[in-house]
Amino acid sequence: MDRTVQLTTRPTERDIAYDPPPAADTLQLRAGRVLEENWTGSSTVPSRGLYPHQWSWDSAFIAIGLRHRSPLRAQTELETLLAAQWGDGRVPHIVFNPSVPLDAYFPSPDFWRSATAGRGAGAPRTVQTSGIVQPPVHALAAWLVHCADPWLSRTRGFLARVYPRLAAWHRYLLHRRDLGGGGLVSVVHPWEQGMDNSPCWDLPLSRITPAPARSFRRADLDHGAAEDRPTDLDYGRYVRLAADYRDRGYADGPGDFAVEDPAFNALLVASEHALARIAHELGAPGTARHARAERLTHALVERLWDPAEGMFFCRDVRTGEPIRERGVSGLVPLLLPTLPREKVAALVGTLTGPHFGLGATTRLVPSYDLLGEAFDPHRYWRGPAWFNTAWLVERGLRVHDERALADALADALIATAGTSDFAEYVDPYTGEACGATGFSWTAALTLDLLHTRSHNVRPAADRPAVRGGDGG
Ligand code: 9WN
Repeated sequence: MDRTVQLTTRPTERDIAYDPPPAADTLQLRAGRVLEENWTGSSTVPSRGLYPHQWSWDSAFIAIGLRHRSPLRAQTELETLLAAQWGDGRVPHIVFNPSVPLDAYFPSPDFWRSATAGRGAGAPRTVQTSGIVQPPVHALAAWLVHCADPWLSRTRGFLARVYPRLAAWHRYLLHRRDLGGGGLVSVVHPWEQGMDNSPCWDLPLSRITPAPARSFRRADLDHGAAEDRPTDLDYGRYVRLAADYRDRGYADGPGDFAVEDPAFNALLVASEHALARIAHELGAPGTARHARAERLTHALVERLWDPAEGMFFCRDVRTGEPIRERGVSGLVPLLLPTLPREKVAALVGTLTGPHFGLGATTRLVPSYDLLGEAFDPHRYWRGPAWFNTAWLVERGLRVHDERALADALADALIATAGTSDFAEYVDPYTGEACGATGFSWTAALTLDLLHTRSHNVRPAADRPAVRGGDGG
């Protein structure tokens, strides 16, 4: 337990009355230790070796788990990230730690050159960051962190301080990134969507001329097996896209790669609903935000839903065509609280059917179609299961009262996190650990689900407003 927090907060029910069974307690302690070891003093690294800086959506997931252990640290995690926000509202996907050697991670600050190349877009001068973004899980995280200890949150003015930044972040996405003109946000790099090497990117990426392999040195191969990581060819394309964006001064507009992704947009909807609740808590009406979330939900269904396949597909903005690859991203809109019933039923059918096999052949949700040509149970985002996407699908199932499936998925996530030593990702069939171990969001989301499971229901404050009231 964090000493600072003991001094600054009142004891809560969580501190004094929660007496979990011994097995859960052991796992809880182990998960807490991972977060402790990865804490830098103001934020948490995803993994000490592979990812030694602060990552945007990692920090949101980390805060969601950390709130059960130290609400103060969870608030600090989000505040540290938001302090690196750019003037145009973007929240960068990496905030670099200046004490980490440049060669520890590639692309390093001297590649992104945020303070100079990003000057026109308002990049901060005092901290170095990347220039691309990651999925907007932050407002959802901020709301959940607030709900974990409203007294501490109000005392510190947490929501009042983060609200304007979160609102500017959403404004950036909605106004600068609607590259398809249909009301949805586009990502301009696979790293922005967070599922970097998904086969969903293969087609739009194939148009990109890779940067020559000799022009950069990959640091990821120092830590991970080459056969589990993206190929050199794909890496060359990632580098080219990022360098071109940088060389345009990080200005948004028509570029070579633009994709409307279902998970990215669904997370924006969930976060808009959360921002509405935050506004309400601060004494302002949240109605306009709920309405905006509804418009986004409508656009998502209109543009990305495929009735024949019973799931959402990405859309290649350059060609206007759907990308007909089944990625886990196409199941994440289960999170949408007002998704029509028949679409929920179809998504559940796809999740438990032969392409994802949940509850039949797989333990956790695979990142990509088990029957797809590009499926590989070990290669980055081309088949293995990640804990954050399992958590999102679990949450979506719970939103739509699919309790039995949600419980089974939560239990599988908790068990697999424990046996894999909080792996970065796992083989979806066997649960075998892949990538880094001691991975922060795996530990954090395990803590979150241990909490949910021990309380048997998700607290009312944690439920979407349209179904469960405004919370708080
Ligand atoms: C690039 C930190 C990040 C995650 C991403 C994951 C991986 C980075 C990389 O690690 O991406 O951002 O170097 O591969 O794909 O989702 O946020 O954990």
